[in-house]
Amino acid sequence: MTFQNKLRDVADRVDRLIEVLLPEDRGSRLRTAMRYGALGQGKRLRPFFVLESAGLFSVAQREALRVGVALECVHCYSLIHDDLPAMDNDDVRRGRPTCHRAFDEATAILAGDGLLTFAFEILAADETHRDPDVRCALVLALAKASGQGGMVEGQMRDLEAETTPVSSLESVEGIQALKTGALFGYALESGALLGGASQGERASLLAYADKVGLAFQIMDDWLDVTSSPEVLGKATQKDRGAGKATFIDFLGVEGARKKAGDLVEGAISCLEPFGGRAQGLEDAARFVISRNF
Ligand code: GRG
Repeated sequence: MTFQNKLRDVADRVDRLIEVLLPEDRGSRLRTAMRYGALGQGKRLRPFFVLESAGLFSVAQREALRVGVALECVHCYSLIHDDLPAMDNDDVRRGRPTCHRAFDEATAILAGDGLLTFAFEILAADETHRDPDVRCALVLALAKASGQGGMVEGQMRDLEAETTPVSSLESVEGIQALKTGALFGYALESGALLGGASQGERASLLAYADKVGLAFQIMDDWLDVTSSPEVLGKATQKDRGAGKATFIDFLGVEGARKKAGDLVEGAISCLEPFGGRAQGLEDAARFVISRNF
């Protein structure tokens, strides 16, 4: 199966599990908005990483998929909130109106809140893992990755950079490691937690995640200047207009692409301890720099 087909297969499984966990309830405006934010044309890359990481340790797919869906709920919440007028003020996401455009601002805020908290409900449930210590570790790691020591802090620094420009490439990397990289780190770490990985294995997966997360964000900046709204399903040329700190400012278009390529090669070398079992992660890393959406 090609990587694209594998990714689509994971996306279908993620959608099906969201349908089960968050079934349609036409009487609930909140549920309808949460489903709107969680379903749709997402790549589901983060659940893919969870499944591949967990697969290295022969974890049951149904357990890994629940963790992947929990992570995707956090990711979808972050997109809903990031699109709000107080943040990026975007009208289009995943090729259709953003949540606050389809509903209203207050509903979009609550839908994001609902998805964030639902993620922890999924992780804490017995079905996610038989061992409560593992469930607790999964909850703790996701709270750290998504909260004030992770993604939310990254978003804060990104917003601050609009008025206090960052002066170095290292500062941009620091912001993006939190804003985008922390959830990639969780994707790989959660597989290791589910599978009882050794310290060394866990460190290798986290090193891979750091590099892939950075490459992903560099390509996000690169696509913002080189792609179109029709292909990406969201507005382009936004970063510069909003005064955002981007990799393109410090590396240029060509330099950014080269750095992303180097990072991906470095990420792949972190997979050596896993041999051929890590082929899916190698393919995913290559996809990050070859994607056009
Ligand atoms: C609002 C707390 C809060 C955080 C927002 C992640 C984030 C922080 C904002 C998203 C804005 C953005 C465009 C970030 C760049 C990287 C990124 C996360 C892109 C979107 O991820 P994809 O490409 O999206 O995996 P899909 O739609 O495929 O799921």
